[in-house]
Amino acid sequence: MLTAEEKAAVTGFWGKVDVDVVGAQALGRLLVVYPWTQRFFQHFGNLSSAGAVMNNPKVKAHGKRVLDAFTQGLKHLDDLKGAFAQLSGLHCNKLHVNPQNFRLLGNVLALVVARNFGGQFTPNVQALFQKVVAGVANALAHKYH
Ligand code: HNI
Repeated sequence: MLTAEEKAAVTGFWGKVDVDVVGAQALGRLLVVYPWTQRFFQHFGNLSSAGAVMNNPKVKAHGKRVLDAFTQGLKHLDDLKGAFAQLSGLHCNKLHVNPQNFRLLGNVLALVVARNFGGQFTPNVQALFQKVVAGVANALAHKYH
């Protein structure tokens, strides 16, 4: 999917990203901008307004968890399907998350990263990052049947 040089550019950039902050913001914004995604997180408590969502500690913690898994996946750019096979099965069989939502999260993630790390998120890295989030979304959708 990516050359060795491209992989180094993406992972080098990602190493500078504060995964806790970006994860919390990305999941929060997903829930605010695409409110139907809230149905998966009813048990997280107060999601009644944008402020409530963005400050909800469970949203923050889960955003970090999601991005930690994403970060792990970046170590396996040549085998994203293998790296995300188990999580794909879980999201399909147990969580029943529509895989379209992985693409939405990928888009929100790119926006949040651009906002927080604009200067370093150069057009070259942005283009590579788009490929990576698309690859991760594909891998997560792979076990759906
Ligand atoms: Ni997702 C749980 C990773 C996108 C809904 N998700 C997880 C867990 C990981 C994870 C890791 C914890 C698994 C476990 O319990 O062992 N999720 C990821 C990744 C992405 C992603 C890497 C995309 C990059 N998940 C999404 C999306 C939605 C989603 C887009 C819905 C809109 N995930 C869930 C739900 C849970 C979950 C719901 C269970 C949460 C809970 O704690 O009840």
